[in-house]
Order: sequence, then structure tokens, then C-alpha cells
Amino acid sequence: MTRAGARLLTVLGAVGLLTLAAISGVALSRGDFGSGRRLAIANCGPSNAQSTVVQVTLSDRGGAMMGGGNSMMVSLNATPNSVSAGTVTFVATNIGALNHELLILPAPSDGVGTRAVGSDGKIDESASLGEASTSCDNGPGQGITPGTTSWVSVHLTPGNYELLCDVPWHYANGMFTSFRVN
Ligand SMILES: [Cu+2]
Repeated sequence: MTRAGARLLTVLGAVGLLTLAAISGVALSRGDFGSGRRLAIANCGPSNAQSTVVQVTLSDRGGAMMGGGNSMMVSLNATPNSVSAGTVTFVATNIGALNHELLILPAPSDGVGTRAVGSDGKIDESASLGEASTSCDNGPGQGITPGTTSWVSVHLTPGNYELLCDVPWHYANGMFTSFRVN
């Protein structure tokens, strides 16, 4: 074999190895995605859907924020976020990795997100109109565990409301949203 031929083989070999590495790299990253956390949402919810239903999604960024404090990524979203006055059933599903809950309160006069947060990381719940914090059941409880749903029906008159999660420090980190009743 000539020296040029040997060099060509070496180059081809290197290209082949790089190609293999690229392919296995893709396969690996696909594997990583495939083995990612999958949530099995429990099949439970209110049996009586006679009232207006609002779907509430409780979410977080999971393990990276387990330490708590001020670096949490938590969120609460309601669909729809405005309804007509009357009985409203809030169905709250936890798609995050932490326990959450749903409270319905009249909006603070200064707007949502302005409630005082105590040294325990919680707000004053005394004005709460309703709470869904039982895994796979209605009403207040010990929290909605990841992948489960809780619900509560409340009679709401026209006005501005705030939906929030009062697990310690979740409100302080943005786990609230505005809700309007017309
Ligand atoms: Cu929460």
C-alpha cells in the first residue's frame, strides 16, 4: 500500500469513527429524553359537572428546586380565567413534582401577588372561599400529590379573585393567578 493510500484509509477510518460517535450521541440523547419522568395523571375528578368547570394546572420545575427558598419555579394557570357568576367547579391537576394546592380568595386590593407572606412562607388564608388540596378528592386536605387532581365547587359573585397555592413559599415565588367573575 502506498503512503497516500494508508493516509486515505486513516482519514476514512477517522470519519467512520466520528460518524459512529455522532449516531450513538443522537441515540443517547434520545434515550435520555425517552427515559425522562412521565406523569401518569390519575383518572379522577368531580362526578357532578353541572356547574361551570375551570381547569387549573399546578406546575413546577421539579427536583432542581427542592431546596425551596427564593429560587423556585412554580406556576398556576386557570382555563378559562373568567366565567359568569354562579357555581364554579375548579379542577386542579398537579403536573409538577412537588405537592401543591388550590385556594380561591377575593383579589387583594393592590392586585394579585401582593399578599403578605409570613415567616412560615404562607399567606393569611382566613378569607379563603374554597380549597382543593386532597389527592383524588374534593375539598381541603394534605396537598395534591404529583400526578393527581383535586376539586372544589364554590359560589362566586362578580368580582376579581386570586387563585393560589399556599404550600410554603410557593405564593412568594409566583404561584398565583388572577380570576374574573362577570
Ligand atoms: Cu404549589
